[in-house]
Amino acid sequence: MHLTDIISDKTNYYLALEEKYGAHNYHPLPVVLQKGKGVYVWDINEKKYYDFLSGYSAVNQGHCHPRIIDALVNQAQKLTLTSRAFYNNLLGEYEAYITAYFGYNKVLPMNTGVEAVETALKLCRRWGYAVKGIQENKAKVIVCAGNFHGRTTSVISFSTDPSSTKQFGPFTPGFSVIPYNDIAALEEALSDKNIAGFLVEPIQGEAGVEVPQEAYLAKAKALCKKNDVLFIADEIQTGLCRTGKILCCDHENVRPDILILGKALSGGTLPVSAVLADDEIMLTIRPGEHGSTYGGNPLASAVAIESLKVLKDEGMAENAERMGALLRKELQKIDSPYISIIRGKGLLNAIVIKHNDENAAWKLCLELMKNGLLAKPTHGDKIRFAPPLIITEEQVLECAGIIEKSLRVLD
Ligand code: IF1
Repeated sequence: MHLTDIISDKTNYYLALEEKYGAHNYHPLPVVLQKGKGVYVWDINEKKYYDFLSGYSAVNQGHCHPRIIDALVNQAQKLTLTSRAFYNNLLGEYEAYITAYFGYNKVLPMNTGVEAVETALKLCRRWGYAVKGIQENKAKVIVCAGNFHGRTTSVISFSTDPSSTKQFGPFTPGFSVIPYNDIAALEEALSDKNIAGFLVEPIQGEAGVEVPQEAYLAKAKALCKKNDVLFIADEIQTGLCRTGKILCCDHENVRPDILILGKALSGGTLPVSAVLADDEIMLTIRPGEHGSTYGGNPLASAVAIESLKVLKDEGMAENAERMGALLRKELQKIDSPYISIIRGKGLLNAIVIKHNDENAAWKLCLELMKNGLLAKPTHGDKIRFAPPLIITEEQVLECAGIIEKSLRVLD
């Protein structure tokens, strides 16, 4: 199959613009989208697709959810940004709402996910010095191999992925890397008295939806508590109903000491992230010691409240649980020689492609695109299947049919 038979001239026009005028920091699928609604997106030729990436789990509520868009538009016509130099009539309401929603004393509002991760690390270090009594500049945070927490220089400093780190040094010190899903390694690392925190994804998304063993999070939290170390959960991708519970940690009834949220906190409208913690941790940062121009702006506050309400009102966690189980069952039924592993929780799933052609996953994604479903490979041979959480049983069955039909391109 030649790309030309699936790329129209109009599409080429947009691809050429980005090629010429945009940084080449991504390699997108050759599709140009112009509209989104619910589980669907449309390209510039009005071809309709199922979105099986959901903006990397930022569009859990579905594209352009009417209640979230209304909240956005209404607030946008009143007041969008005050800066934190002044109060406004939205931030306090949002702070009260989100802290009650997740059961924490306080929230520190930021914008992108990685800013929230950076904020959590600063909070953890500050708590390590001010409360745990670690010697100044000696605090360390344990992280896991295969992690993805964002792309700022400090955060890639503890990445184990060369495509995140190569020629971006020198790196920020103060991190120790252990294998993911390895309790013994964590116990060993925690013997270092300078450890202030353990930062972990409840499921490693970018690594290809690595789901840890049963009770991994509960055992890790218990070990952190025993060693006076903060358990920091990065739920930016796994949170907000994606894995079938409000938080992925809820599957094990684990309460992080620091909870990091992002992506679907705004239902895919604008960058909104948040760090939640109790007073002992949160109040170690004093006025003027951290912040951001847009953090906690009234527009983000209005959108975040509605995005959180919609998740509960429309039972999205329960639907993600049911539709995820159905999707994995339907993928198992296909019984394709090209699918070596099917894994996931709720509607955060991935398949691992087994084929002697190293571009097989990419070719499959091009065929899926031709057949009306958008997904993209991660780390070569894995394809993430993560549709919006409002997907119906009928739509899951139709998508399983599209996947089965598209796999034949690998024959
Ligand atoms: C890209 C995927 C990657 C995240 C977790 C923090 C962040 C992310 C668990 C940072 C962001 C995005 C970034 C985007 C692709 C996507 C991603 F896993 F979701 F697929 F890269 F790993 N913690 N994940 O997943 O949040 O600053 O981006 O708002 O950078 O290519 P951000």
